[in-house]
Amino acid sequence: MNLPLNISALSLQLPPASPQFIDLYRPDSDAQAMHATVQELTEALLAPAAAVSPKFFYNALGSKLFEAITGLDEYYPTRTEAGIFEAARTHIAATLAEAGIKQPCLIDLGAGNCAKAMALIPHLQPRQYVPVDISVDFLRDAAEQVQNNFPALDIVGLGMDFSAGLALPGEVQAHERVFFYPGSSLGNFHPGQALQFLEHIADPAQGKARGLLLGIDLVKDTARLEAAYDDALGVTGAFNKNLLLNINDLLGSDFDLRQWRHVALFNARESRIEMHLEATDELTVRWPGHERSFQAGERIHTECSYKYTVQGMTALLRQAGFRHIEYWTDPNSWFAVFWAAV
Ligand code: AVI
Repeated sequence: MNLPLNISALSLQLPPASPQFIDLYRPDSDAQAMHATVQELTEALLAPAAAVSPKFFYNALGSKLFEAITGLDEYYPTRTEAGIFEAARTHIAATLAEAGIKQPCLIDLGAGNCAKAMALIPHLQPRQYVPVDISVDFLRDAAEQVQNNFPALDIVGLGMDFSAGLALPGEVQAHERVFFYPGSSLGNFHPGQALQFLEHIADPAQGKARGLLLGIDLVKDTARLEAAYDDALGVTGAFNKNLLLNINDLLGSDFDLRQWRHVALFNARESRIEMHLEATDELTVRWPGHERSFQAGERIHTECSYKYTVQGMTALLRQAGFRHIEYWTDPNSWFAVFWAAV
């Protein structure tokens, strides 16, 4: 018997193709967002003490340079965190199961190449995986890669700047949400912003999280910290200077990389690594409608990377509204992975 086949009705009933990709961050194609970016960068460069948000590191080249940093000998956080996850993943999965969390929606904040989540997915068995990153093209390729490895997984890739807010679209499953924020990226927020961000995740009306799996770098000796941000090969220096190339693209400015030096130092009072770009000569940078002069030795502050103690992070998570907190660390106590349940 031949049944009449209504193709459009049939296709409406099919599950959405995976990976889906939702791009909420297109500063170079959306005129309004572009205007906001130009304004933000102009204000940042014209401030008496120039300081640019570290989110401007992550254009396509910046994301590749960051990936290279994570493989450097000096940059211990990535491999130390990976070691903690490897040793503790069964325990982590059991902790989630004990909390009654089954087939979660795993929301991977700052997913990058999605490698960390790929190692966890077989253990946490999520129903949906939501990689979120500001670098949309990089994320698109990475999400495809995850799909190849886990063909049955529902994947919703989100291109968004979550440092400006974490309003997730309706495509993201609202129940059993587990936020995954590895890599010590929370350390790139100032503590007050970090608290706000954690409060948002923990708020049942907003982030709707069951819990948060967080990787955070710990306070340690200054030499080791500074070497991690000023490697012998100069990859971190290139990553820092690439921010000026990205600004040139976004703003039409004329930064000359040869006139800038990479500086990384540990500010013990604030418990943070600071990265700066320092002008080697007196110079003037110009962009449409503006210019800014720098004295030799004057700096642009490009990043803070806060280092926590276990006690400090536990207190911050509690203050944000998380109730049950566990953590795992490496034998040197260089890095910690926290599970914080709402
Ligand atoms: C992404 N973030 C956690 C890195 C960090 O260690 O603060 C960024 C970075 N900056 C220089 N090296 C790595």
